[in-house]
This record gives sequence, C-alpha cells and structure tokens, in this order.
Amino acid sequence: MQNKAIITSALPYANGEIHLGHVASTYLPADVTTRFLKQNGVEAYYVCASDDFGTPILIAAEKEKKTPQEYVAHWNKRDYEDFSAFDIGFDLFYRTSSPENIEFVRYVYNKLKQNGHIYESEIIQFYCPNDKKFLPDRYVIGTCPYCQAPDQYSDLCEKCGRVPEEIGSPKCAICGATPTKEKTTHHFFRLKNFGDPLFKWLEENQNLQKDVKKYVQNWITSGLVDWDITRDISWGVPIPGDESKVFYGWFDNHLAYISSAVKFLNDKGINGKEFWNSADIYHFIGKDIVYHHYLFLPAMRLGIDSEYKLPNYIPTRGHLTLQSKKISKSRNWYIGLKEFLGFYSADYLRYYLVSINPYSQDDLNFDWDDFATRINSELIGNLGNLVNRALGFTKKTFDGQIPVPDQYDEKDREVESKIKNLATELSDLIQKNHLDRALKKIMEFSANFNQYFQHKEPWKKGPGTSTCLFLTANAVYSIAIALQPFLPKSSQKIWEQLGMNGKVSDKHWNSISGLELKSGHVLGEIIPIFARIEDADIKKRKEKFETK
Ligand code: B3M
Ligand code: ZN
Repeated sequence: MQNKAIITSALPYANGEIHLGHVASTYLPADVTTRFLKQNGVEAYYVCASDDFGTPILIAAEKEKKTPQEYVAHWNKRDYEDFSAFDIGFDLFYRTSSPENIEFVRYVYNKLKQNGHIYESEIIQFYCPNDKKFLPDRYVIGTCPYCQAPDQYSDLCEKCGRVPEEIGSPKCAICGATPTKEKTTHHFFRLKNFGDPLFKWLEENQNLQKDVKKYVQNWITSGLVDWDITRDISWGVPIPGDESKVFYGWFDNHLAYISSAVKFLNDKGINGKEFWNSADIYHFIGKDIVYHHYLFLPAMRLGIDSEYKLPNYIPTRGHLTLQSKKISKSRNWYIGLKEFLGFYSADYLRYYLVSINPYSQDDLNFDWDDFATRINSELIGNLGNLVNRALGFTKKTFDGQIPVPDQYDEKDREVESKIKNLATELSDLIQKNHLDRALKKIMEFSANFNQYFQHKEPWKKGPGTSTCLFLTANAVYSIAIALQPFLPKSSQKIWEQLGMNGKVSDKHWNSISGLELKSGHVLGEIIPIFARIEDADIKKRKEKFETK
C-alpha cells in the first residue's frame, strides 16, 4: 500500500437523480475502498464532480426554461445531498464546469496541440433541418457499424461497447427525421499516435483486470480511430482559438478528476500536482465506459508527457439489474437512491449492494426478496445477534465489565487466532478489490463466534465463562472496526455500545487484530442495532415492479 491515494468515481451527469444502478458499481465500492485506505493511515482523498457539459444537458435545460448553469447547479446540489445520505464520503464533490476545470481543459488542449496530437479537419456533420441544429452524439440514433445492433446512439454502442466511427441509418433523436449532412470544421485528437504506448501501459500495469485489458488490447490491435473532440453547441468548454465551438464532454469530463483533486489539495496547502504524481490513482467505473477510461483518458495523459500520472487502478464492474431486468429511467424501472433511503437505512443498502457485487464485469441483480432475506438472516440473524448477545450477556452478568479471562482451552486459542488473523485476511481481499469477499469474511467471523458462544454456554456460568466473554467482546470490537468501511453508521453504534469514545473510523485497521478490549473495561448501553424487515413491507416495495 502506498501512503497516498486519490480515488475517483465516474462523474454523474448533472441531469437526473442518482439511482441504485449508479451507486452499486462505482460510488459504493470507491467509498468502501477510501474508508479502508484512510483507516490504514493512507492519506487518501475521494474526489468526484458532476458532469455538467454536453448536448443532453443543454436540451434538458432548455426544456425546463432554465439556463444550463442553473440546471446543473440544481443537480450538483441534489446529487451531493443524496450521496451524503448514503454516507458516500467525498472529500470534494465538484463540477466539470468549474473555472479550474475549464482552465485545465484548455491548457491540456494547447499542450496536446504543441505536441502534435491535434489537427483540424472539415467534416460532414448530421444536421436536423427540422430542429435547425447540428446533431452530435446522442441526438443521432442508428445501427452500430461494428456489431450491427440497431437503435444505438452515435457516440456509444451499448451492445459491443465501441464508439462507432459512423452510425448506419441515422435518425434525429429529437424528431425522428432523417438528418441532412452539413460541413463544419472539427478538431481531432490523434488517438492513432497512442496505440503502441497504450498497449505497453496496459501490458505493464498489473493492477488492471485481465479480461478488460484483453479486450481493450484487441481494440488497439484492430486499429484505433482519431477522435473528434468538437461539438457545435454553446454549452461546454470553448476551444482555444475557435471559441464558438466547444469540446466534446468526454474530452473535458475526466480531466475534472485531476483539476478537482488538484484544487482540493492546493486549497489544503498541499502541492496538488506533486501529490497526484506520488499517489496511487484509482478510477472506479462501470463497464460501459471502459473505452473512455482505458483509451482516451490514458492517451490524453500520455499526450501531455504524463505530466499527471496514469491510473494505477481502474476497478471496473458490471451493471445492476432490477428484479432481473435492465434498469431504465424512461420505463420507470429503477429505484432512486433518495426514495430507497426513505424506506431503509443506508447501511442495509450498503450491506446488500456490496454482498452481491463481485469484482468483475458480470451484471448483478437487485431483488427485493433477496434483499430482505440477506438483511434479516445475515446482517441481523448473524451479526446483530452476536453483538447483542455477547454485549448484553456481559452487561447482565458482569455488570457491563469485561471479565478477566481464565485459562485458554483449545477452542479459545482457535478463536483467538481468528481475531489475530482477521486484519490481514481482510486487508488482502480489499486491496485486491474483492469487497464482497471481505464482507463475507466478516460474516463468517461473526458466525464462528456465534457458534463458539453457543458451544461455551456462558449462561451456565461454568469454568471458561469469563474467557468466552472476554474473547467474544473482543471479536465484537474487531467487527466494529472491520465493518467501518462497509457500514459506517452501524459500526459507530457498535463502537459506542462497546463503551468506546471517539470515532471508530479514527481507529487504525490493525487494531482489528489487537485484542485491545481489556479486562475491567466498561461497556456502554446495549440496544439492538438493526430492525427486521417485515414481509408485508417488502411486498409493498415490490408492487411497483409487479404491475409491469
Ligand atoms: N458522465 C457517466 C457515464 O457515462 C459519465 C461518466 C464520466 S466519467 C469521466 O456513466
Ligand atoms: Zn430533428
């Protein structure tokens, strides 16, 4: 582990509410990782921003009769509130339309140009005679030239993940008319210049997922295409020297990872650029934006002489489906984060979404029944039960004081070694991004202690009772710290019930294995931490999805 880290998640477009699909694949895994790194004493910062520019946002703002600035300010604020309610602990949530980003984007463009990676070329652009608008990106729908999938946007094929060079059978997405073609001069980024260095970087970076690497390398081998970075619209970063045009959103948005982090660090009195270049850089993304993060982003950084280093990690995960169907806002097949948190606590959702989310491109499925079962049987039946019975029993029988242990028998030594190994075992998994397995390991640990407690029968108050309670209370102490990255609120509650002061998040990760709860220590007030999810309640939640 490096002693510095910058963590980012894909930037949410400032044009709609955050839903479960967003948080499952990027924000939650990134937040868990950041919390874990911080607990290990790493100087880690989690930086994000709203993605403010682009055609869809401009059009949405026009529809609501707002200026694009007003429109994105609304979503920036709302997103931040929703993320905060979910305990996503950004150190900074900024915006791609910030003055810092605009300046940085223009700087990067100029430097790319100096380095010979930019050229201008007259192109023929789709134009809707009906709407009297150039039709970039999402405003043209057609057939993907690579995989022939119909109804794809001209800037990304959702079927094969590629960016089409020219879409087949184009239609205007606003009115359905067949667009005409008009001439306009565009600026291009010579992505072709970067095939070899990108291939080499992918080869050398051992932290990237092998399967993703492989298909990106296949894209490179089959030939990269230069990239049109211009849009004939008014909402975006103006292109230096050609100010009536703006950059394509994918040219400027990922640069906000850097500009936002540097702003945050500089404001703290830290040299942002030096920090960036000596830190581990993580970009958490969903699999639909692999092309942009494994090709465009690193190529642009290479193109400015790696003035800002390339990412060490690009954890890439699959998409969330909902009741086994693809999430779709337009078909109302989604659950807003805010709505969900009106029903259940952030930690329930965090628990469930981490549990079902492997470190892979496979899609994961949100299912209401499965959610209730896992919360009731795993989180409450196993973990909540252990905390409550271990601490409750100590409270009752030993006046809330951790007893002095007797001699250890074999069983005691066995469970003691589980405590001693837990910090490292979990750390290995989390560092390899297997957050689901780490959480599962905590649950196994808890189950082991439930069995141990059952086996020792401390309620009979025979010999070994005080050892059992001493070790089990220490196991709860370990759980409180280990759970912090995953369930920040519940872990703090356990911490307080243990009679500990301060924030559990300030406790070093290694304390998980320290057996630090000493004899004579007095516990806090013991109350159940979790409440069961009732069947009737889940039934209500499912109704919305059953009528379809
Ligand atoms: N705003 C959202 C998406 O395509 C897009 C991500 C930008 S990350 C630099 O998922
Ligand atoms: Zn049209």
